Amino acid sequence: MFCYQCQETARNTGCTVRGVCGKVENVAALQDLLIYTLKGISEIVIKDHVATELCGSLNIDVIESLFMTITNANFDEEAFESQIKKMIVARDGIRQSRDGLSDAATFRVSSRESMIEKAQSVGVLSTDNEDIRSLRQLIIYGLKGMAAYTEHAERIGFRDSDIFSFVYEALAATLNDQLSVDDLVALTIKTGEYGVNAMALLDQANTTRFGNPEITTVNLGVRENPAILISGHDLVDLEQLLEQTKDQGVDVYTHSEMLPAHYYPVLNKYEHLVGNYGNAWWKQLEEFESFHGPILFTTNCIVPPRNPEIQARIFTTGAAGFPGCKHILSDDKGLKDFSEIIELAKTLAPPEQIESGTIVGGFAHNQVIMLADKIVEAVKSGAIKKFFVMGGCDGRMKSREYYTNFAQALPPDTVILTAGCAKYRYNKLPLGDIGGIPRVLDAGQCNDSYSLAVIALKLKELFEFEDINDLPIAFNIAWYEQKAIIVLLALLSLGIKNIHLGPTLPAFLSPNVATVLVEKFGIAPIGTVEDDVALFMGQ
Ligand code: SF4
Ligand code: SF3
Repeated sequence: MFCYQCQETARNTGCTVRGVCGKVENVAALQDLLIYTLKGISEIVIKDHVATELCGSLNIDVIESLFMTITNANFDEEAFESQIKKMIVARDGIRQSRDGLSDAATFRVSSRESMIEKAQSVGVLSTDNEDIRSLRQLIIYGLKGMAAYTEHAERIGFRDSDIFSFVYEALAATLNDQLSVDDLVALTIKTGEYGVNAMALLDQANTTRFGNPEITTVNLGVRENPAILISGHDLVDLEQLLEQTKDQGVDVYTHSEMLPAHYYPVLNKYEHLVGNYGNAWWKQLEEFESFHGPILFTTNCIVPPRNPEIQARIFTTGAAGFPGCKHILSDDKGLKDFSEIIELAKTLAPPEQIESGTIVGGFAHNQVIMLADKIVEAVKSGAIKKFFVMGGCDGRMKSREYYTNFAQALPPDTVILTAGCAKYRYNKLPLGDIGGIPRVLDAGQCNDSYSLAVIALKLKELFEFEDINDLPIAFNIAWYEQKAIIVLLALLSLGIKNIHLGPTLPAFLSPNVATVLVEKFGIAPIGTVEDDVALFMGQ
């Protein structure tokens, strides 16, 4: 196997024996073949001029396939085998002839063994030129993140067929040997532009369905009732779970990236949505142990459970999957039956308290813009010197302590804008407030990085700056998986420069591609806390 799509890749070069995330060789192979099949489908759509509108459910199936291959979303060989079969049938259904098409659009496989064998020649390393390989993968990883956000919007009934068309265009381009490095750099930025569209679409979907996020205090402690823990990013799953647990004597707690669900008035109104339990995804094994109740994964990030008792309490749905864990499917109306989880919860002990107190969040664009006068005043008076966008992901590497230390080392006249699970590195620190404005403003999930961009654009307008880079805002982003890649590409496409990225630069950036990103966009790796604070404050 060869996989280098996430920040925790082995030796920061690539996982070759087994993923650091727990992904085994066969799953890696099946993921490679699934992506290859999607490239073949895209080639047919582009070459045969198949209108995206005519692709019907294929559009969504392509999006779901991409989503399934995101880091630590799905570890289930069977799920990938059946998805590949489904996509090959779909591919052959839209193909008019085999003339002029590549192997990706025409290959045949029958058994899982033949899929795994075929995958050996179609993975990341099948592109010899390291710069072309690097850019092709950068685009594919961006598309995976975009797919996740597009799928969430789709579940709420929001769709933009231009996004589907772009996904086909970009995937087909990764098969095209005629494209130069410059062509692929341009396509990378275009991927970021569509990333902005996908996040805007999801923002519109979420706020239309669940209301605009509001400043909300979230409990960290527990109650006496048995309970279900819900993780991942899918708010529709949470809403259905809350409806089905109503008056059942079962509480619901959020974990990791589900925390921002509390900020939406339509979700927060459920009295049995009690609080947030624990921290970012990578702490789940110990936190699931003390939680005692069932856990529902709606998306990534799953850490393979080692304890069979915990594994028996884990359920997956949507793009998530783990062998041996029950997977909940939706019916043709998009409804999911969570009764098995609820009944299991009733037989189990209530959660053990591991923390107490509260945290405050809900600073998405609408809420922050409502505070705009106060913020502008604080900047003008000098009470706020600088904003730091510190969104992105958390992860288990010790080097991520940098983000806690960085947040602590920032001068007291600075404000952190965050989104994504990166926040867990500093959202429980006593950083105080500036005239009533908390020093950590949490906009929401990683997709709500869109909110941070909207806020930056609003500030640019209010302060009448020509260039977004003239604002007193610095970007120090942490990344782990591919949603952070689309967030990064989205920020680049908006013209944001000098983003610091850590804790390491992606292994999939070849030296030449990294140089292009440094020269064109001023991207830089993190340094020491002291140097970076001095650098950013002096900027
Ligand atoms: Fe390795 Fe990350 Fe790929 Fe998992 S997703 S196999 S940890 S590079
Ligand atoms: Fe987190 Fe997995 Fe990236 Fe959504 S849940 S930000 S890592």
